[in-house]
Parts: sequence; structure tokens; C-alpha cells
Amino acid sequence: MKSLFLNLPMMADVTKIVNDDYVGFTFFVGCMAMMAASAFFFLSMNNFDRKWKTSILVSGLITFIAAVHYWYMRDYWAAFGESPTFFRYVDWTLTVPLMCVEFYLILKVAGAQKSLMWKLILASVVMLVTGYFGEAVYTTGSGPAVWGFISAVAYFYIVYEIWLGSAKKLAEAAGGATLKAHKMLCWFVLVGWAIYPLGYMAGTEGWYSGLGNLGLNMDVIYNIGDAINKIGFGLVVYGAAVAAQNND
Ligand SMILES: *C/C=C(C)/C=C/C=C(C)/C=C/C1=C(C)CCCC1(C)C
Repeated sequence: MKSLFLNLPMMADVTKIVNDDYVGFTFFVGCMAMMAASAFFFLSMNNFDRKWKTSILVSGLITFIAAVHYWYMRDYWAAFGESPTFFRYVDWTLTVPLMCVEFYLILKVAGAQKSLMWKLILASVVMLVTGYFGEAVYTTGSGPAVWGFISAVAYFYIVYEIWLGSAKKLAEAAGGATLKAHKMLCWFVLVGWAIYPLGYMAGTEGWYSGLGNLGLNMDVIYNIGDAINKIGFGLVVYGAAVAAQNND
């Protein structure tokens, strides 16, 4: 009798990840980590009072949106062996503005205005759209360098605003758990976010033979950056909420 299995189509629904595909591996693990982090943030949300609940919710939304994108990016990489640039930038364009919202939510107690949030969101969108141009549209000659430079200007504006600008003054006025959380998030933006331009240089042309020649893969660098900045960032907010609650 003919086995039922022989009638199955040759292509399975699950794409194979080969042993030495370490890029595919980081997409896979990244996906799981984002899912687990989302479950953690969503389930712990209700342990906190209103002020912090929204912040934890936003942490969960950031990792959840990333989990869904990683699901697609993992598949895309497995199927085509190419960078899923489009999904990557859609993910960032949704999650990075949410991180700007997180800064605002934390500083709201100290009297932060919505205008601060919109300034940060606008700068982050400029940073990402110009980065996309350099990575996916103007990919030859000086294209990546020029668009990367404009992107970096927007990035440094965000760094300035939170480290030295009005956001810093609000955090100092608030003190306590708010100031501590703000400082930690500032470090994420200065050090954690700096991982991304390195990935960009590994994957685009025009950097004197490129970081890619050191054997560094752009997607691996981006995936490590995302794990640190999305899950770590959310955990800092969670820690601040726990600290604030224990002091009340
Ligand atoms: C969860 C995703 C995050 C936090 C993504 C952050 C992305 C950046 C900070 C990207 C920055 C870039 C530059 C500063 C210059 C080169 C182009 C980019 C877009 C990679």
C-alpha cells in the first residue's frame, strides 16, 4: 500500500535551516526571544498601577511587533538567503517611535509635554527613512555614505535631546526611579543603538572594503542589536516600575 506521506508535496511548509547558517539561527532565536519577552511583559502588566502599566504595555508591544517581523524575516532569509531589508525597516519604523513614546511616558510625571515625544518620533523617522534610502535605494557609489550621514545627524539629535536637552532637565526634576530609568535608557540609545550603524557599514558599499570583509554579517549585527535594545530596554522599564512600586 502506498504511504500517505509519499503523496505530500516535495516542498515542506517549514523552510530548512542548515547547520552552518548562523545568520538564519540568529533570526530563529531572535524570534523566540521576542515572543518570550512579549509574554513576560503582557502577563506582568497587571501587577502595576496605572502610571507604569502603560509603560510595560508599550514594552510588550515593541517586542511583540518585533516577534511578528522576525517570523517573516526568518522565513525570508531561509527562502532567499538575502537580507529582509523591507521587513527590517517596517519593524524599526514601528518600534523605534514606540521607544520614543516610552521616554515620554516615563517623563510624564515630571511634566513632559507631547511636543517632546513628537520631536523624538520625527527625528527617529528621518533617521530610519534616510537609512533605508542608503541601504535599499541609493546603494551604489557614495549613496550609502551620504544617506548614512544624514541618518546619523538625526540619530545624534535624539542623543542630544535625551542626554542634554529638555528631556534631561525633566528627568532631573523628577529624580528617584524616573531619573534612574531615564539614565539607563539614555545609555541604550548612545551605546546600544550605535550597533546599528556598524551593521549598516557591514552591509553597504563604500566603507574602504567594508566591515563585511571582517566576516561580520549585517543581519547578525542587527539581530544582536534588536535583542539588546528591544528586550533590554523593556526590562529597564520593568525594573523601574518595580522600584517605583516598592517605594510607594
Ligand atoms: C528596535 C530597533 C531599533 C532600536 C533600531 C534602531 C536603529 C538605528 C539607531 C539605526 C541607525 C542608523 C544610523 C544611525 C546610520 C545608518 C543607518 C541606520 C538606519 C542603520
